[in-house]
Amino acid sequence: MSAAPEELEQAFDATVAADQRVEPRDWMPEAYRRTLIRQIAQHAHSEIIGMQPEGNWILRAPSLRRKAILLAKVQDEAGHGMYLYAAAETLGVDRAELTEKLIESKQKYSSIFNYPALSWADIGVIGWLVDGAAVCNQVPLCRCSFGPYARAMIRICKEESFHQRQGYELLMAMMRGTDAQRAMVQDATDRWWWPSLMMFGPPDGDSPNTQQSMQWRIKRHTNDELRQRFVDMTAPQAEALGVTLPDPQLRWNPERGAHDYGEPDWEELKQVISGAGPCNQQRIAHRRAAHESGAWVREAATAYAAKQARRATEGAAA
Ligand code: BYC
Repeated sequence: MSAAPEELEQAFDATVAADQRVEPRDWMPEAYRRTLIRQIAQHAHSEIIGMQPEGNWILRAPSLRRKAILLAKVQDEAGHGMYLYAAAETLGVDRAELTEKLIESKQKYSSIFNYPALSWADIGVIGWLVDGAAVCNQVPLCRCSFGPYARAMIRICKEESFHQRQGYELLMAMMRGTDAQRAMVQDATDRWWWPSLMMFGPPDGDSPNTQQSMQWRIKRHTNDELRQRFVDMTAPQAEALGVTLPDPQLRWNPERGAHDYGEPDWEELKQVISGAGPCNQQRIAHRRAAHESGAWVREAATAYAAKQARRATEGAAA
C-alpha cells in the first residue's frame, strides 16, 4: 500500500529537519523540485557562460605558463557545468531542454558574466573577486538538503578555491611589476568590485526566494549574510595586495565586528538580470552559435550509440 500524501510530506520534513539528504527517488514537494531545478540550472548555465570572458583571453595570455593555467581553469568550469546539469537531470529534466531555455533567454545565469574582461588584470580580478564570491556563496551549498547538488558542490568548491588563489597570485605578480601594471590591477578592481557584490543576489528584503529556500535548507544563509562574509574576507586581501576597493564607505566597525560598506546599485543588477547588461546579447549569441555548431557532434554520438545498441541486440539474438 502506498503512503498517504501527509505521511510523505512528514517524511520529507523530517529528513530536512534532521539535516539528512533528500535523494532523487524520495518523495518531495513539487515546489521544492521546481526551486532546485531553477537554481541548479541557473548555476550550471553560469558556469558555462562564465567560460566566455576568460576564454577570450586564452590566446592573449602573456606566457605559456599563464596560458596553461587559464586553459585548465576554463576547462574546470565546463566540468562544473556538466556536474550541475547532471544533478539537475536527477530531478527529471533534460540537459538539452535546459540549454534550449538558456539560449531562448527563458532561464537566467549569473549577472557577473555580462561584464567584459577588458585587460589581462581582469583575469586575475575575476579569479580573486568572482571566484572568491563564488566560494563564499557555494561552500554552504555543500550542506544543501538535496543530495546530488550538495555532493556536486564539494568537488566544485575545491576547484573554485584553487581558482581564487590563482587569480590572487596573478595579481600579486602584477603588483610587483611596473606602475602601469599596478594601475591595470586597480582599474580592474574598480570595475569588478560592485558587480561581484551583486552576485549574491538582491538585498534580503527584495529576495522573493530566500525564506522558502532557507526553510527547505537549500540555502543556508541569506544573500546579505553571504555578501557581508565576502566583504569581510576580501577587505584585508585588498590591503595585502595594495589596491583600494572603490567604496568610500568601507570601514571596519568594531561594534558589529564586521565591515560597513556602501549600497550596490540595485537598479543596475535589475537591468543586467533582465538582459540589458553590457554583454548579455553577445554572451547568448555566442552560446547559441556554439550549440548550433556542435549539432553534428550530438548527432554523430546519437547515431553511434544507436549502432552499438543494434549490434548488441543482434549479437544477443545470434
Ligand atoms: N544574477 O530570490 P533571489 C561561478 C535572480 S558561477 C542573475 O534572491 P535565489 C563561476 C534569482 O535567480 C556563479 N540572477 O533568488 C563560473 C531570482 O530569479 P528567478 C553562479 C540573479 O535563487 C565561472 C531573482 O533574481 N552561482 O561562480 O534565492 C567562472 C530573485 O533573487 C542574481 C550560483 O548560481 C544574479 N546575481 O538567490 C567563475 C550559486 N541574483 O529565478 C565563477 C547558486 C538573483 O526567481 N545560486 N538572481 O526568476 C544561488 O546561490 C542563488 O540562486 C542566488 C540567488 C544567491 C544567486
